[in-house]
Amino acid sequence: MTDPTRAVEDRAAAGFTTRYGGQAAGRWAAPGRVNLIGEHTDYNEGFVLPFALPLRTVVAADRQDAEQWTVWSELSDETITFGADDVAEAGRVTGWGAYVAGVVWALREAGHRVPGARLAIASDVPLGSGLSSSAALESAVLAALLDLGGLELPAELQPRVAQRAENVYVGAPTGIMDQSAVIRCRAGHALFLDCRDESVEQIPFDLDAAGLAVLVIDSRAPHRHADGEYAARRRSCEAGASALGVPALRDVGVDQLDTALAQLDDEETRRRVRHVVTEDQRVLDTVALLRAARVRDIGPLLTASHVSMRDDFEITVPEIDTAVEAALAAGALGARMTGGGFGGCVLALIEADRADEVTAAVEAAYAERGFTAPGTVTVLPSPGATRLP
Ligand code: GAF
Repeated sequence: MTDPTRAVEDRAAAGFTTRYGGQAAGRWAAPGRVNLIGEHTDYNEGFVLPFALPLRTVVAADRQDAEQWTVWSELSDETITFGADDVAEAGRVTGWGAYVAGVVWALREAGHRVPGARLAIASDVPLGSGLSSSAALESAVLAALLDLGGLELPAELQPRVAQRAENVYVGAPTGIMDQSAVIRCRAGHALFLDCRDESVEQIPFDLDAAGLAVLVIDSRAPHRHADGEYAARRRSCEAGASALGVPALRDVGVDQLDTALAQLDDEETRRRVRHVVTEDQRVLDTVALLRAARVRDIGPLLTASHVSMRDDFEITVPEIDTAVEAALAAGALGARMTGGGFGGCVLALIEADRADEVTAAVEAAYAERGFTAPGTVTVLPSPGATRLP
């Protein structure tokens, strides 16, 4: 096993040397992400505003002549090998290796000649916490293979390749937000992404200057059939758009919401549509406030987003709601679940000197309800995927 006290890039490099001998040709890093606001809007062709985390996945790798990929991961301390046959068709490699094989498959599908490679993977992005550990893995592998093969793929086209790996090879029907965040985010900024045309604007998100911090609270809630529920929400949104005669819910503005809701027979679809339409507007409002450097004022929008996810989209769980309520009661300016839902993390916008107080309040609320203790960390908007020196 690797030494968890060592930096993630050193663990990846040491893992490479131990498994394969010699030095890796390079190391490539890709971060996890949190979404500041804009949940379940990406596959509705709407708006999202994620930022990259300082927690990263690192791949140390070199090129091989044979069309074969050998991959070691510190997480399972396991080495797998797959060849051209395994990437001829989606789904042949399963488990964590599917995210790696999926990237090779998607690059080949896009017409690239992907070099064989040996890869060693280490990661600080926790699995199953809704911080996009899978997009971080896909994007770090993608960056490594592009460089090793001298392949040309502009940054704005890379998220689609990584997303295809996940949608088609792995089989998870996710939107474009996570891979876009992991690849296109910049330090000190949140990424305002229009998920219809994939245009982006880097929005300054200077927490230090405002005397603020973002506290990420890992709810440690047990996995609750998130995959099936995610797909069900997606189907509801598509049904809503189709009933309203629009290509996607992005095409319904908040000023048209009442009229749109009156056209829908089904109460559940009405709630799902209301979440998406109001959430798109909250992203636009948040962006406007950040452009005006009014960081503190975004708090109520974050909290309103949470209420919408809890009551209309129905994707929160008791641990998550408890963390949000306790953070707000302890003085957070705003708090919301971030990510796909049914567990995962909460983010709270707090005064920079209140992290200990808010953490203690969330821990106390958890203890009172008998929940497994949460994890907490303050984070700053960090760089996207990159080759390390
Ligand atoms: C998950 C998905 F991967 C994203 O595409 C997005 O839909 C998110 O849930 C919800 O906003 O992270």
